[in-house]
Amino acid sequence: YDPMLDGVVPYPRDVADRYLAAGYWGDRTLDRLVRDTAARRPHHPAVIDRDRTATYAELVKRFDAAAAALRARGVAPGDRVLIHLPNVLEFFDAVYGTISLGALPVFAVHTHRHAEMEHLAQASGAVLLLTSRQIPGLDADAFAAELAARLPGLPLAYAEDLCAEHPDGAVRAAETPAPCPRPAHAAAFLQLSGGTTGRPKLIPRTHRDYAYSVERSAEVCGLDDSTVFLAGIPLAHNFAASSPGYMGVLATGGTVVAALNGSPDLVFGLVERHRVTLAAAVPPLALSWLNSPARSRYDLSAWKVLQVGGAKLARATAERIEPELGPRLQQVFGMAEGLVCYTGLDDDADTVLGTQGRPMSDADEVLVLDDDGRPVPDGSPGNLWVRGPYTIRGYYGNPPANAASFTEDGFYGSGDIVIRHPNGCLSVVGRTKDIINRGGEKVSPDEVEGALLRHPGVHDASLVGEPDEALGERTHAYVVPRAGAEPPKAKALRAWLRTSGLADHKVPDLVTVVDRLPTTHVGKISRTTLRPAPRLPQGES
Ligand code: J2J
Repeated sequence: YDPMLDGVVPYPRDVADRYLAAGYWGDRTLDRLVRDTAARRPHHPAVIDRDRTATYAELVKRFDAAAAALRARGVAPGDRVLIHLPNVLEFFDAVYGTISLGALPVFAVHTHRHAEMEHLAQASGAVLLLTSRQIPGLDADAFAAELAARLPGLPLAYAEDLCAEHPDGAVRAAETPAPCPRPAHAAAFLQLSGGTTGRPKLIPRTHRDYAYSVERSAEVCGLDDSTVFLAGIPLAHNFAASSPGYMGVLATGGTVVAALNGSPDLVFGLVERHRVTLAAAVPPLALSWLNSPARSRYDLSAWKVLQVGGAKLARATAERIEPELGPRLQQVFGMAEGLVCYTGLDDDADTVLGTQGRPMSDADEVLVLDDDGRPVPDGSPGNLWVRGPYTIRGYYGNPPANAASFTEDGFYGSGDIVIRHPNGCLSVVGRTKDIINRGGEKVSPDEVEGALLRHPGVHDASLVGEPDEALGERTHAYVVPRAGAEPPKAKALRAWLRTSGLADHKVPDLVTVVDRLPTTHVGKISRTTLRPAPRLPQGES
């Protein structure tokens, strides 16, 4: 086995051989999945972005043009490229152009700002940042200038320019890279983890493990040539990429509709105009679609399935989806580290409304254990541990994080507390990890507290999650002013955090200035005392 990249923890050879022999893993790279579809149905629309449509043949030409342009900029196989794009056609150029070249996309989200970029650039060793002029609410030139000042060693390019630089990239044989020069067992990209301590960790996924995840998802979700998929969330998120996401759709022959944001009017308009059959959302977005009076103005009749995942969906919301919006509900419980669970389209109502689904692969080894590593019976809550053909064996270049989250025999502890039902479905009932799940956006208290503590008027700070009707959880910062300094005002502090380069969704929803931090807040549900890593039972490996 050759991981081809320092810092990637390989699957043990005997395990890899088993997954290969059993057919879970193949030899196709992620760009190959799309190229094969393009060979089969070149003239079918692959991606629709506002008034632009790229057929499969056109999309592949764009990848090759983008790859040629990236190569001309010095990007080489194995290099990491930070991808910072919203849901637009150029997102696909950037991602698949990078992959086709054998370089690795690092999936920043377009809402990330310079604080996140600095961390990601450093943690990944990226050689280039690919951003966009189409990021809503961002002055691209100002952002570029800010980054140039802070990260002088990281060149920046606009994805909009890639195809224009090499419009005939696919035609000029000398300039055309062969499809991905890296083998299917190599790492294909780095995804971001929800993060338990501070900054997001990087998740290396190989072509073959991700291809399996994507193709198995497409099968479980019943995708076919006629699927029209819309993601209301950023395509950069693992959910929208792979469960089954745009990669599943492009591997199957359907169409991806790029929505620049999840606003009801935009989404309903696209559903009507392009006859969208499948959409993916996080719970607060699904709720905003349900509660929007706009829905009665659109023809949503083509819409068959709404997938909801990323955070716990309240049963009361789940119950309204089919009767009020039309599509059937599919709950999705997944993680960028691997494991993905789906409720079935034909499951009974209690399963669809009340669980987060069952592991999608018969090779997923799921354990529900107590804090001492003993299995708990079905119906009782326990810690979720998982191992399988599309769950990673370690974070990228991060031995301390690996020691905390992986057992020696390769089980990943997700930090979720789940109940397994007798039918194999899981319900997520809590967590042990130190994050706040703000409607699917994972916020690390450590990271936000760190940002608050850099304010000159702040002596101490604590970020907690509290229940919120729409978000599931909102973030609340308690701030102790520095002695002798002017006590910071909540509004000013939030504005200051924004300008300090933190993504908008990490700016606390509420800020309260207090004299001292109470040891326990009412509603302090995100912070748990650090527990010893649960041990695995003997003989489980
Ligand atoms: C409760 N908690 C959930 C759910 C994720 C598909 C879908 C989602 C993600 C994702 C993903 C949840 N109910 N339905 O990658 O492929 C929480 C859990 C989990 C963490 C992972 C996919 N769905 N969660 O959300 O890496 O705590 O992936 O461990 O962003 O989100 O977050 P992330």
